[in-house]
Amino acid sequence: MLQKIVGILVVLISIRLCWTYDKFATEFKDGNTNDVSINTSPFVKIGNGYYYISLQAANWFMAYESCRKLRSELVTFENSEEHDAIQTYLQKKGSEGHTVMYWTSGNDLGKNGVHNWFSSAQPIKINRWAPGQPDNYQNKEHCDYLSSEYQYLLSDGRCECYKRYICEAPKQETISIVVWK
Ligand SMILES: [Ca+2]
Ligand SMILES: [Ca+2]
Repeated sequence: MLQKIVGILVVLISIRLCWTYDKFATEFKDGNTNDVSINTSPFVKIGNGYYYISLQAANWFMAYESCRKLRSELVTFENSEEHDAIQTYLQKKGSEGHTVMYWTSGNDLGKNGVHNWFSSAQPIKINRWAPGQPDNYQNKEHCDYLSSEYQYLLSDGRCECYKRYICEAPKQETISIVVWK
């Protein structure tokens, strides 16, 4: 009798133990770690990021709205390498013989003289300003752009002016899911 009870207990404990293993496991990694082929249009890969380089012009606010419609933000340069990769891309692309300017998310609309990236609220730390910029010319310049005239370095300009713009896509993340077949 005792043996039977012990036997039943062992079976029950075994079943209980079986229930404890993971039914599935997940793993999160930055980027497209398996280089899975996905359609990134209208964003193009530049350096480690994906960007939309507009051909049409808009004021800074409309430019931001256009990026939001693409579920992205006006570009933010977290480091000088990101700026330099885009600068090189734009220089290779050429400016078709005239000055071309692109809005970024940088501005000092919140506090005059304090330039932050609007997408992250972080200060602009990269040393990539054009000579003498930002100068808030005539006390009317609060939005930051890149200009072919200054090797695509940053300048502050009037937010209501029409310029092209660069949207930055969200970062990619790879999620792996392991399941029992
Ligand atoms: Ca960025
Ligand atoms: Ca300026």
